[in-house]
Amino acid sequence: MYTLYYAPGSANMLVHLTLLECGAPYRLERVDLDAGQQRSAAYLALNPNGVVPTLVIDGVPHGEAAALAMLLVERHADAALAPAMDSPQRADYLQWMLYLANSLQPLFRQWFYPGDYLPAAGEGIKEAARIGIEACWSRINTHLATHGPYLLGDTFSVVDLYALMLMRWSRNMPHQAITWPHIAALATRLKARPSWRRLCEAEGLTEWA
Ligand SMILES: N[C@@H](CCC(=O)N[C@@H](CS)C(=O)NCC(=O)O)C(=O)O
Repeated sequence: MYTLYYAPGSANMLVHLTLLECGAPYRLERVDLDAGQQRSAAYLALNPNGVVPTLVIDGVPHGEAAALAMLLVERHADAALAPAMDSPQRADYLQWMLYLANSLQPLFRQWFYPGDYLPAAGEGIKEAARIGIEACWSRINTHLATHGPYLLGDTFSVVDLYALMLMRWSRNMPHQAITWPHIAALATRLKARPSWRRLCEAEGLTEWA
């Protein structure tokens, strides 16, 4: 049994979707970000970075959404959410997971938390983040046009779950992800999966649901 510390619609979505797709047993613990619960001593003992998600595995808390999703995929290999170690698609899988984790997700952090490091430079940071995010969507859309319909071609994987979470995060931006046609087609496919409906119900998501 896993325990997922989450806030609705936050970076936990990737882990939550992966748990659902794996059919793994889990329970949810809500963290009230608006109340600052992520900075409480009790939560910092679980996740010293003061962010969600945290996943408790065999009684031990762990963080970082992408790492947690990749770990779950390994622990529940029967769900086939990533290419096997000896698959020719393995390199693409690692490349895309790291691209989303290193290039795209941090830009969203800057978009949503522009005052993290430079409180006075907020709008400039947001504009830089927007430009970077849109460049990533263009890159992904171009890839899907020739190598889709999923990020790993014909094979659905955890990479798509990660992309779906990030697509949803862009829904209130000037140029949201689903305005790129191949990304929109991928979103439609992924949102038709039972895991998406169950996630929306469990996290209470109503927008872009
Ligand atoms: N690199 C972390 C980032 C997690 C993160 O930024 N979570 C946000 C919500 S999406 C959070 O907890 N924000 C609360 C805060 O920073 O105070 C991960 O992927 O797990």
